[in-house]
Amino acid sequence: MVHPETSQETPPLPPGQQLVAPGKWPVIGERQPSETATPWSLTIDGLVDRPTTWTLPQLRQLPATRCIIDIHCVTRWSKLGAEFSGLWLSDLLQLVQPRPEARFLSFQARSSQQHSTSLRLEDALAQNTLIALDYEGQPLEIGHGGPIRNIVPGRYFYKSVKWLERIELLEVDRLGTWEAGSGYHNQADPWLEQRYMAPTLDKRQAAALLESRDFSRRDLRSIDASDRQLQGLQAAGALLRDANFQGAQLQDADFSGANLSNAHFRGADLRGARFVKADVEGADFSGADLRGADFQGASLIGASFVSRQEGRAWEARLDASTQLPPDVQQPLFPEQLAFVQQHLANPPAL
Ligand SMILES: Nc1nc2c(c(=O)[nH]1)N[C@H]1C(S)=C(S)[C@@H](COP(=O)(O)O)O[C@H]1N2
Ligand SMILES: [Mo]
Repeated sequence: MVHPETSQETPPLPPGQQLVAPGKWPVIGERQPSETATPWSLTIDGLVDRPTTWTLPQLRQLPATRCIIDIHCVTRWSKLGAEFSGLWLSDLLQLVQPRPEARFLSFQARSSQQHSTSLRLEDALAQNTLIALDYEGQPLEIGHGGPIRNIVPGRYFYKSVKWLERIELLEVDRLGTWEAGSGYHNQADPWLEQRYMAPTLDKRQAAALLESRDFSRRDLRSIDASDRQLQGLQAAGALLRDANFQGAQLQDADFSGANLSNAHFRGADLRGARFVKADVEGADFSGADLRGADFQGASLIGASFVSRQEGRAWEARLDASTQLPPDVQQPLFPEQLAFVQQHLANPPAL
C-alpha cells in the first residue's frame, strides 16, 4: 500500500516527480461529472456471481477503513500523505464473488467522456485499492471525484477514477481513456517511471517528418527529435506528449496550442519559440534558452526550468523578453516559481 520509504523523515520521490506546495492539490483532467441530479451509487457487475448496486448511503453503512497514500501524477507532481477513507475494494469483491475467469477490472465514471481506467484484478488487490468517500475526514469534494472515487496506491493517479459509478469485471482487458487515447502506460508504476507506452512511429516516418519541419496538428507522441536542427519548426496543435527535443535547435519554432506534456527540452535553443496556449504540463525546460519565448496562456503545472541532475544544475535562460505572465507562473512548484521570478527581469509581484 504505502511504499516502505514513506515512514522515513524525508521520503524520496519516484523518479522525475516534484512536490506540490503544502496543502495544494491540483485538479487534473475532467473537472466535473456529467450530471449530479441522479442519486449516486456504485455497481459492480460483469463476470461476478452476484452483481450488486449500492446507493451512496448504503456504501456509508459498510465498515469503513482509512488509509494514507502518496499521490503521484503522471504530469510530475506528487502529494504525500493524503488521508482517504472509504471501503476496501477487496471487501466489496467478496460480496459480489468474482468468477474464476475474471482477470481485469474496468473502473467507469459518470462523466461526459465516459472516462474509465482498468487494472489487473490481482494488481488491484495487491495495491489495496480503496473506494474513497472521504478526504481528511470530510466528504470528498466534487472536483476531486466526490462523492465516490477509487484510489489506487502505488500507481500514477490516472488509475484513480473520479465520480466512479461502475466496476465491471472482465476476462480481457479494456484500455482506459488516457491509456488508449494518450498512450499512458497501462501498468503505471511511478517507481519504474511507467508513464508512456512505447512510441508508435517508425524510424523512416520520423526521419521524413523531421526533414519537413512541419509537425502541425500531427500525432507525434514520444518522437525523438533530440539534437536536431529544427529552426522555425511548425508544430501548432501537434500532439507531442513525451517528445524528446533535448539539445535541439528550435529558434522561432511555433508550438501554439500543442500538447507537450512531459516533453523534454533540456538544453534546447528555444529563442523566440511560441508556446501560446500550449499544454506544457510536466515539460522539462531546464538548461534551455528561452529568451524571447512566449508562454502566454500556456498550462505549466509540473513544468521545470531548473533541475539538479547528472551532477550539475541545469538552469533555463530567461530574461525580460521571455513572456511568462503571472497567471501562467502561478501553478509552478515553489522552487520553480522562485527560480523563474528571480531570473525574469523585474519579477512581477504575485
Ligand atoms: N473521471 C475522471 N477521472 C480521472 C481523470 C479524468 O479526466 N476523469 N483524470 C485522471 C488523472 S490523469 C489524474 S492525475 C487524477 C486527478 O485527480 P484530481 O483532479 O483529484 O487531482 O484523476 C484521474 N481520474
Ligand atoms: Mo494525471
